Parts: sequence; C-alpha cells; structure tokens
Amino acid sequence: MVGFAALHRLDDRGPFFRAWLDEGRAGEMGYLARDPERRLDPRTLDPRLRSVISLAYPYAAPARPSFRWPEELRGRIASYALGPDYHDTVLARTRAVADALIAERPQAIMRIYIDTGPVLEREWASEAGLGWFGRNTNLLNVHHGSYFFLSEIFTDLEFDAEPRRPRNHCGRCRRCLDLCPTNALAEGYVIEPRRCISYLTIEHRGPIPIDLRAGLGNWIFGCDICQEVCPWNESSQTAEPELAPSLPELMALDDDGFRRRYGKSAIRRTKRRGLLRNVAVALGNSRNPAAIDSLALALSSDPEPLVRSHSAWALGRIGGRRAGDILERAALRETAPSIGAEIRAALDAMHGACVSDVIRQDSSMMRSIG
Ligand code: B12
Repeated sequence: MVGFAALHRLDDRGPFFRAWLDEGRAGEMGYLARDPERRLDPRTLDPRLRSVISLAYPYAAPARPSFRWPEELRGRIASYALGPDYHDTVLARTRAVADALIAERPQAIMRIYIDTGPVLEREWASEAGLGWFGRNTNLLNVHHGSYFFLSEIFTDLEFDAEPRRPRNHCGRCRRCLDLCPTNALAEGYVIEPRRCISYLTIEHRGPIPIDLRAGLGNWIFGCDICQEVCPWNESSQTAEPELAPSLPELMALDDDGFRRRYGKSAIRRTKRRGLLRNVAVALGNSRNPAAIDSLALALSSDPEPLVRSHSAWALGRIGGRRAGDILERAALRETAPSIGAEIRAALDAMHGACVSDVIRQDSSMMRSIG
C-alpha cells in the first residue's frame, strides 16, 4: 500500500504523546523519550522536507497455532519475526521506490525511515490514508487488517495529497482489550507497553516481573494475540502451518548456535540470553513434566544468571516432587543471591501450592463425609 501526506506539526497528537511519555510508558525504550519535538514534526530533521510517502508491506500470519500446546513443547514467535529481518527486506524495497523517484528527479531529497528513526510511523500512515488506529493500537486497514510493516520516505517533493484519515471501524468491539492475557490494553486506544508481551519478551532486558510471567503462555518473541483476535485480520491470516520451534531445542542453543539460527532474523535483538529467558518461562507455563530435564540443565549450568533464575521459576511452576528435589539441590549450590532468591520463591510457591492442595483435598473430604 502507498499513500501521501503533506508534512506539518502533529499538534493534535502532542499532548497524548507527552502524557504517554510522562506516565513512563516508554519503559526501557529510552529512545522514544529522546527529543519528542522531532517525533512531532519531521521537518525538524530537515526543514526542506515537504511530504511523506508512506508505504505498507503486508506479511503472512498463520491463522492459529498448528500444534498442540502444552503437550507439544513448542514456542510461538510473532509472525512479523518469522522470516528474514524486516528492517533489511523492507528497507531494500523502500530504497528501490526512492531510487526510482530519484531517477526522475535527481535533485530530490529522500530520507527513508523504517522503525528505527524518531518518527511516529502509524500517525503518518494514517494521515496518508493507509489505516486507522485500532483499539489494539495497531494501524488497521479494511483490506489488509494490521499484519503489515510501515516505512516512510520523507521528501521535498510535493504531491496533490488531500488529508484523508480513514474512518475508525473498531466500533464497540473490544476483543483485543478483553483477550490480552496481561491486560496491556486500556480504553482510549492506549497501550501499557510494560505489560505488553511484545515489550516484555523483546525490549525488556532484565527479569520479567513475576506476576506477568504466567500471562506470557508460550510466546517467546513478540506476541500477536491482539491482532489474531481482531475481526479485521480474519481474511489476512493464512492457513500455512506455523514455524514453531521446539522449546527444549532452543534451551540447548549456545551463543554460536543462536547466531547461526537467528543472526539474520529480527530475533537476534534479544540476544541468546533474552530468548532463553523467555523460553524458560514458556517451558514453565507448559506445566508439562517433560520440560523438567532441559530446565534442570539450564538451572545447573547455563552461563547466564538470567536464564538460571527463570529456569528456577519455571521448575516451581511445573511443581511436583522431581522439580522440587532439583530446586532443593540447586538452593544448596547456587551462590548468586538473585538466583538464590528465585529458587526460594519457587520452592515457597510450590509449598504454598501443596498446602492449598491439602486444604482443597481436606475440604472435599469433609464435603463427602458431610
Ligand atoms: C515502540 C514500539 C513498540 C512498543 C510500544 C507499542 C506502542 N503501541 O506504542 C512495543 C514493544 C510494545 C511494540 C509492540 C508491537 N509492535 Co511496535 N513499534 C514501536 C515503534 C518503534 C514506536 C511506536 C511509538 O512511537 N509509540 C509511542 C506511542 C505514543 O505512539 P503511538 O501508539 O503511535 O501513538 C499515537 C497514536 O496512538 C495516536 N493516538 C493515540 N490515541 C488515539 C486515539 C484515537 C481514537 C486515534 C485515532 C489515535 C490515537 O496518537 C499517538 C501519538 O501520535 C514503532 C515504529 C515507529 N517508529 O513508529 C513500531 C510499530 C508501531 N510496531 C509495529 C509492530 C508490528 C508491533 C507488534 C505487532 C509486534 C509484535 N507482533 O510483537 C506489537 C504490537 C503491540 C501493540 N498492540 O502495539 C509496527 C506496527 C504496524 C501496524 N500495522 O500498526 C510498527 C509501525 C513498526 C513498523 N515499522 O512496521 N512496538
């Protein structure tokens, strides 16, 4: 898709954007808060710029997971990250458009942005007529849903472009709000990234807050739930089977293996450490005892404290005597205080669960006696 818009200062969005930053929603994405004025007016990048050519590139998204979870220990990866890194592919295609224009107007300025620059990309795409801001805070289009990437060419060329923001078609639908497992979406078309699975699994570097881990399910890089449940995406989802990697296999990756497998994919962003942290959480969420072996190995020998600590949590979540024994042994051996704390918390959670099991059994016994 392509659309055009004349550049101006995004006055009507300024207060929303500033409030969003003031509420700390950028989290660890410090680059979002840097110099907000540049984001609100692209002409501050170069005062000669006049227009934006906004481009959208649809990508394939599988309709539903094609495996049985949690019997099969497979992780889900957001569709956008399944192929080669879109920063490279979309950049090449956008550059081809800019080159074609330069061939016609050799003096024209062309500045390309895709994801990495100080640009409110959805805002310009919407001004250029490509879609409306959905309640899930993605840009939505009646024909293509929301599974598309955006890129922009800012230029000093001028086009006959009438401002034509498409109508909002979300109506009263709030499936994305209701079905987000971590309640990251709120009324008012606003996201709390610090609760969003995409943020937690990709952008967030340290330990994942314990109260949000269960909500991650088996998402190990990004998340598509707020897109999958959106009625506007029904026709844009394909029947292709999903490329769902085996979690124990990922847990066994060393640095070299990670680079070989994901070096050319957007997934490299998390580094091995971040991905295996997410994989540990997913294995825990499976509550499948078949996950214990790879978690036990990671807890005893992974070089990354982050991976060891999340493996401890995961063993606690799976529970049972064997996971408990592994945790008890690790508690005696582990010297890093942060991991020791996770191991104790995992054991406490397991004992809490045992006590409540006993109470539950007791009360059902009382009921049957009664
Ligand atoms: C930071 C970021 C994130 C963060 C924060 C997301 C967010 N909603 O802001 C996190 C890590 C959570 C994230 C996740 C995802 N992201 Co992201 N992300 C970005 C990035 C780099 C910046 C976004 C930004 O500036 N946010 C700050 C907020 C304030 O900006 P905003 O939401 O656009 O806010 C404007 C509008 O919401 C509008 N507005 C506010 N209220 C209202 C109300 C109404 C009624 C209306 C009409 C408008 C409106 O005004 C605001 C100010 O201009 C952009 C690339 C870029 N440079 O734009 C990609 C981008 C937005 N992401 C993208 C994608 C694909 C995703 C994921 C789908 C990936 C995934 N599957 O895991 C998820 C979707 C999660 C979600 N529901 O948003 C695509 C979106 C394509 C599309 N069709 O919309 C982009 C454009 C990247 C690209 N070049 O293709 N992302």
